[in-house]
Amino acid sequence: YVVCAQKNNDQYDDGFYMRKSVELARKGLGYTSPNPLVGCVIVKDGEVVGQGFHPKAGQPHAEVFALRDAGDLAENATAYVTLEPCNHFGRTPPCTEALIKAKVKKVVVGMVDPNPIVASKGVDRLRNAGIEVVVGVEEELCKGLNEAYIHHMLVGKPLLTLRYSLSVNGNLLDSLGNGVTESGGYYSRLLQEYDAVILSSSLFRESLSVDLVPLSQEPGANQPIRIIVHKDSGSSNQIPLVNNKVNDKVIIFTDCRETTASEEAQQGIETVSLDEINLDAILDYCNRQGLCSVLLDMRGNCSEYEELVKEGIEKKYINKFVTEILPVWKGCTQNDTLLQLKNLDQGVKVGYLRPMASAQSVVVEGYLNF
Ligand code: AOF
Ligand code: ZN
Repeated sequence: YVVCAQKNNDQYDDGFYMRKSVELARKGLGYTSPNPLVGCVIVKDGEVVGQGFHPKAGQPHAEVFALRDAGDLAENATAYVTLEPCNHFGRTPPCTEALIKAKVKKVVVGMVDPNPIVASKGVDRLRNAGIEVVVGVEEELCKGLNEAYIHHMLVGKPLLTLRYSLSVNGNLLDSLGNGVTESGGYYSRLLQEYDAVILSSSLFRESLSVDLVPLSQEPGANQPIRIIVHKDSGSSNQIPLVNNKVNDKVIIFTDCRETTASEEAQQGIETVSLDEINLDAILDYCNRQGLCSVLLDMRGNCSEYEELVKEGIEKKYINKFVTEILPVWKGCTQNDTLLQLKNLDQGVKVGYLRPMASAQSVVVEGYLNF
């Protein structure tokens, strides 16, 4: 019995320390792209002796920080890492070698790295060096940390999330309506996670002073690149002059033949001319820029995006939402809803869904990932 109890205890501990590693990983939120969020704790005799997380692409990996923190205590200890340790020389040397050199006894891994350069080779290397390796502890939680990273690695395109508001009747709303504000700051937080956000030009203008100020006031907090689309309307062939007060990067996609590039350069605004504007072309461009995630915000006057969405994202997803998801949502409390939505096989994922706080009529805000 004692042996059994000990085992159960170990089992519990593995989950416990992995969740701690996940918490640590989140400290890098918004800063690591195109690299993943990774956290690591080193545990010896039931005590955490080292902690680390990956702070930014180009900087050392989570394991390295945790090992430095643990020093000599890493010997014979167990390392918990949310992502399989790497076995390659990238911008930084392989973490497998660091773990081996530090003589850890055991490594507990949240998930295998979908990066084809790593993809289980890290685990193999550790095992070949005589280290016990356990894989898949709190796997879903670890995967949840890096949705965009995983998607980008597996699909080879940025993760695209469509963000929209619907009335309960299922009408796509152009705006949030009078006096409707967001609660919870979910969107603001989301903005920090995404590499880029496609905005309607009205929202874009508004965002210069309001929307894109991150909740976190930490210096250097991630601001997504703002993307706006300017379609040649025939009447005015001129790209609107954008007053980029906040000095963040902006990309304007346009099909205008003539562009007014002169002042834009100084303002961090990049103008990309496309023969034909469609979502695929925009995503291709983002991909070539190394962006892993793009949020398409349908709020504001989104008339210029309706076509984009119709072309690039099949309209049926919106219909599916109205006919299948919304009725489920209406009958539930919020927490129920998320659970039930997960069980619906939509071919799409609803990342978040909730009524807007002060809306007189209920507005549903949804996120679809593609
Ligand atoms: C990270 N942080 O903590 C771990 C990563 O160019 P590099 O050297 O930073 O390598 C990036 C790759 O390393 C990344 O795509 C992933 O496969 C692997 N593991 N990456 O950024 C970490 N453990
Ligand atoms: Zn590494």
